[in-house]
Amino acid sequence: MEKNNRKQEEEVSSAKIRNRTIAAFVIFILLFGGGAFTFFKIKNQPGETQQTGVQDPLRKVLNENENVFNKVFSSNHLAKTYPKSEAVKNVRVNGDVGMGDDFDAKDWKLKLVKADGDTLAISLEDIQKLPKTEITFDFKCIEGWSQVTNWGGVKFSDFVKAYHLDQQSQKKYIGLVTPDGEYYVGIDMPSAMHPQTLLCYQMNGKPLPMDQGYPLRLMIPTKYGIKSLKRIGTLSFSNERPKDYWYERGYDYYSGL
Ligand SMILES: Nc1nc2c(c(=O)[nH]1)N[C@H]1C(S)=C(S)[C@@H](COP(=O)(O)O)O[C@H]1N2
Ligand SMILES: [Mo]
Repeated sequence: MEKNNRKQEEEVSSAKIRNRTIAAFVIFILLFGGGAFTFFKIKNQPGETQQTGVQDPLRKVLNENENVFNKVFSSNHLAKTYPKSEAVKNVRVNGDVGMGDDFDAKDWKLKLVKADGDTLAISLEDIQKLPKTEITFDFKCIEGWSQVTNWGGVKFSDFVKAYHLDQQSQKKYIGLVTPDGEYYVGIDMPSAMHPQTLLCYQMNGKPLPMDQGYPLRLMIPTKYGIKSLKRIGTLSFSNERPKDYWYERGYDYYSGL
């Protein structure tokens, strides 16, 4: 009796195993097919209108992430700062788009576009007369390296005050472009007005080296290095997102830390 039972059990279980194997195989095929279908569906979606090389469904996810991050990390949070003595002396140079040799530093002036047809040209000397702020922080590049570095300049918010840009600062974005137009970034206004965001003309207490953005660069510690545009030519304000070099190449527009 007992023996019979066991035999039956064994038969049942081997039939069960066979059925389960078939079921598992069918499920595998369905899941694999579904995955492949989704992959090719996304791959064949047109890129978004702005040609960032990111397919629309993926861009939707990125934009959603942005919204979440913008809410969680309000632009009031401060980047960690370090004692000046911890700043490295050999500061890495990275990125040379818009940094061509044909730049005439002597004739440089910051082009401040206050409105259409209302542009102010501001000299480095004038910018250096404004209240100076220094910051030592861990500068982070999206390529995966970081360096504690020291920078000096005027807070963007102090610059706004000094040049009475109250109206302009009601806009949603600032746009920065190199003199040759080759490199450009857009910064949301809350991040531009953040107390650690500098129009920067010094590194380690000395004028910026040429390849680090002389005479004036942006330094925005709450974002990845791609946003800290070197060699500012033009500064403007807008409610539409200004074009952004790395956004066009698929990176997050805000690139916040
Ligand atoms: N004009 C200009 N600014 C730029 C870049 C660039 O290619 N051109 N590269 C960005 C990137 S990716 C980084 S990490 C930092 C590097 O600044 P550094 O050369 O002072 O280290 O500059 C940013 N600003
Ligand atoms: Mo970078």
